[in-house]
Amino acid sequence: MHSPEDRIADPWGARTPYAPGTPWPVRTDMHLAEGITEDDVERWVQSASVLHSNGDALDIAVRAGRIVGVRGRHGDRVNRGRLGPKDLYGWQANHAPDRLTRPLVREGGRLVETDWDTAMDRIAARTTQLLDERGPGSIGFYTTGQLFLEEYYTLAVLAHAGIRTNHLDGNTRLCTATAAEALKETFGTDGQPGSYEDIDHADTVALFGHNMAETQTVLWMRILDRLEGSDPPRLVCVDPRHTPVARRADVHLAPRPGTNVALLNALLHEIIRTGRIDRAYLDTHTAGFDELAARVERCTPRWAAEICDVPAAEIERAAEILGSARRLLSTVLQGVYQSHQASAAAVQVNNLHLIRGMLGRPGCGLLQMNGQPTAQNTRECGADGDLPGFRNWQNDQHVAELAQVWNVEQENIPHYGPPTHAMQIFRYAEQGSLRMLWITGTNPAVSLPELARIRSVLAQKRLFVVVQDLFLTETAQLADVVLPAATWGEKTGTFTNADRTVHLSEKAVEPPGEARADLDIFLDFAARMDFRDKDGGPLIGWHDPESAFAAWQRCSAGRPCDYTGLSYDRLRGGSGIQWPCTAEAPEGTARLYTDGIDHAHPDRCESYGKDLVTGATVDPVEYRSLNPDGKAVIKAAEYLPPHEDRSDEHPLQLITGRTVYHFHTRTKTGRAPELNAAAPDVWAEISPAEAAAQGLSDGDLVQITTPRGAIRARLRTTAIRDGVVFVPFHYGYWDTPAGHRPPDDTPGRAANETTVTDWDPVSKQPLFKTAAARVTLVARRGSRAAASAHDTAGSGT
Ligand SMILES: Nc1nc2c(c(=O)[nH]1)N[C@H]1C(S)=C(S)[C@@H](COP(=O)(O)OP(=O)(O)OC[C@H]3O[C@@H](n4cnc5c(=O)[nH]c(N)nc54)[C@H](O)[C@@H]3O)O[C@H]1N2
Ligand SMILES: Nc1nc2c(c(=O)[nH]1)N[C@H]1C(S)=C(S)[C@@H](COP(=O)(O)OP(=O)(O)OC[C@H]3O[C@@H](n4cnc5c(=O)[nH]c(N)nc54)[C@H](O)[C@@H]3O)O[C@H]1N2
Ligand SMILES: [Mo]
Repeated sequence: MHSPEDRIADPWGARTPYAPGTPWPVRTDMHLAEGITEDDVERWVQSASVLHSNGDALDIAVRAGRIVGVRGRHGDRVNRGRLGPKDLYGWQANHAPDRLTRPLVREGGRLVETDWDTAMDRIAARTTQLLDERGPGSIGFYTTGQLFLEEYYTLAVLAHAGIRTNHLDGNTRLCTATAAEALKETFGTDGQPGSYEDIDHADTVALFGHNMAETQTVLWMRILDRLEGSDPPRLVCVDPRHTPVARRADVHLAPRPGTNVALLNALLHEIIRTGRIDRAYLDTHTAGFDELAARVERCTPRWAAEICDVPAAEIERAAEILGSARRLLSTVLQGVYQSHQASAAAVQVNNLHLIRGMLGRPGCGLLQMNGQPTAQNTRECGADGDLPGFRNWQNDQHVAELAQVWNVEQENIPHYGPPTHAMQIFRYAEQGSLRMLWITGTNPAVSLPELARIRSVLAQKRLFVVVQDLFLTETAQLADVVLPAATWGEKTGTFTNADRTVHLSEKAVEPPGEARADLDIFLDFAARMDFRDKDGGPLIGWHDPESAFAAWQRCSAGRPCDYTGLSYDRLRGGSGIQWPCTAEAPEGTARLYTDGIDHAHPDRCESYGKDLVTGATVDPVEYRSLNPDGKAVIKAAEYLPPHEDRSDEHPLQLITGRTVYHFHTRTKTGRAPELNAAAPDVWAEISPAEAAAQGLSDGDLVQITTPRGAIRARLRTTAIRDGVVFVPFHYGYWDTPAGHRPPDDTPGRAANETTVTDWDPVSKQPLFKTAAARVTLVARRGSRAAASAHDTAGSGT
């Protein structure tokens, strides 16, 4: 058993090196509350981690009705027993004393406690009134990537076919909308081609805008173990910061933020120029190569070197590694998805794999990564606004099929246009056409761009805001009704990680007070609204997690994400299982596209694709003539400069992101003592040269200002590229002495005070990683003003 004592100092723990093609060794990690030994544990309850998308399987230790620790599941394919720092310590938040235990309603401007009937009746009454007076378009839902599959499916059915609104999206819009979009653009349908096992076989691993070491610590352990074993893979890292991934890379390309497309086009140029393409694969499985070849013809490494400010020789070296790989695994995450030209760039990574024929074989993996633990389910179940089961809203056959599954009229499922994306839902609320917004499991008052605007949208009197959360978050403080939710460990359900592995998470303990599972809340609402199918039966005929799962299985049948071969029983005891899992593939499916591209056929695809520059949807006839046989589509993209570039007033580029110790707005990790102590307050990173140029030093209190607003943070000098400032976005206001945002005209500490309201035209994912900023001194390190920056416990440096 691996001792976790030092897992704050060493997040990845001890190495278990292994050779290519051999199984990743087991290492079982465990952390128990102080004073508790394994003998004290009364029950171990099966689950998996919900603090990232990796899907680390674990058992929850229970004693006297409380969670007292976690232990990795050594038999699981994903982690073979290993856990990361957030997995080991994050569970403590479940027992935080400030959990919400009763519903709250706004009375005379204040939130006051009430009972469930009062709260739910208020929601049902407002819904009914709005449906009568303004129609379904006045109601919107903004959900998350952190509930369970059963909950999303129920929410999707009640929103799509009960309320009949098109305004349903998740914070997955901020997270993996580009992953989904890139997969749709290339393969016609969402669904991760690769498998984590590809790490065991790869001879080359490339990480594009993915700080895996900090954000998928267990997956990174797998790579570290390969790097320490015989015949290690070569590693390519593309990130403007000198991350722990960059430190281990054979080539680290640190491009100017927002220039991914230029860099990728140059890599593609080199690989094509040197003839390292798989002609046979291209001819059999793809359409569009000639357009790509023409597009990148002039994108030489020297051309890109100028734009990206990366030496041409380094680009050539990376191209040499990628071009000579025989088993290439690539991952893509927020450095691409939240940056300029997100979808266009993510698609070029798909193209890299297509032109090299690197798909569907062990080691040839493509992971358009997820971030949140259950983001995959938000997408599959249609809680991101797409139609459930990766069905195509432009394909009447698909809508008819769904209408049949739900036993409703086809025209009662809105499919007149693409689903409303989250930023547009907030825009409708701002303009006043949307009058009710039900927010579940997300904290937009800290996580959306340009927070002053978001706060003013949510605070409007005419907008009825429901917030369903564990805590009185910055968002919940602005709500009209707050519903106390039960969470992981307190409810049962399934969820699917970034490589399609489905895990069961069982209820271990009772939720605090009157808190209820999100599923029960949705079912209660559906019952109060009395949603009916076309024969007068209940629209939602299920009553608990397992019956909801069964309903979803029927909906997924025959679609790419087919769950029909799974069951709670099959998920109990052993390892998680990768979808599709059917009677023909009862053990699940390691890799998609092993025998060619299966889901891009015009009759089957989830999307006919979009223009990579404008985002305009391709119409069905055009798609059919372009891709009649359903091959992978190779889409080229021209590089365009970022919208908000540097200026004299704002000479730096601001990028925001994560640290290993915290999860998002810290509602959980900020309440876990070890994690909170490891990174208690916000900081800002610039290079030593940049600091020297501005007369700043480590530990100074600085102000980061953009055209939207300003925040204050302690300065850290790091090996980030010059001209860039990085700020973690985890720090809001709930744990400042005031407990809420200071007045809008004073600098705050949430990174999103400064970020821009702008999004990728294709995936509609907001740009959290390209804004122009300046950094100025507020107070010198050690001065009294610097010490009380946010009146929080620590300095964060
Ligand atoms: N510890 C921790 N782990 C997490 C989470 C967490 O909050 N904390 N959240 C989970 C979730 S929801 C997500 S989405 C993932 C996110 O996981 P990651 O994407 O790995 O995390 P980020 O820090 O957002 O961004 C990754 C990197 O993008 C780089 N970057 C910025 N701009 C550019 C650019 O223009 N080009 C390139 N190539 N790179 C750029 C940044 O320097 C940063 O190191 O992590 C998941 N895991
Ligand atoms: N500047 C900047 N902004 C970003 C990003 C960035 O890199 N930079 N990243 C973006 C990304 S990738 C993401 S994923 C988002 C994340 O942004 P958010 O989703 O806003 O962040 P969380 O803190 O995870 O919020 C989840 C909320 O759900 C609650 N919750 C947890 N479990 C449950 C449950 O079981 N039921 C219910 N009802 N509630 C629950 C938590 O208490 C918490 O309040 O932030 C985005 N914003
Ligand atoms: Mo995310």
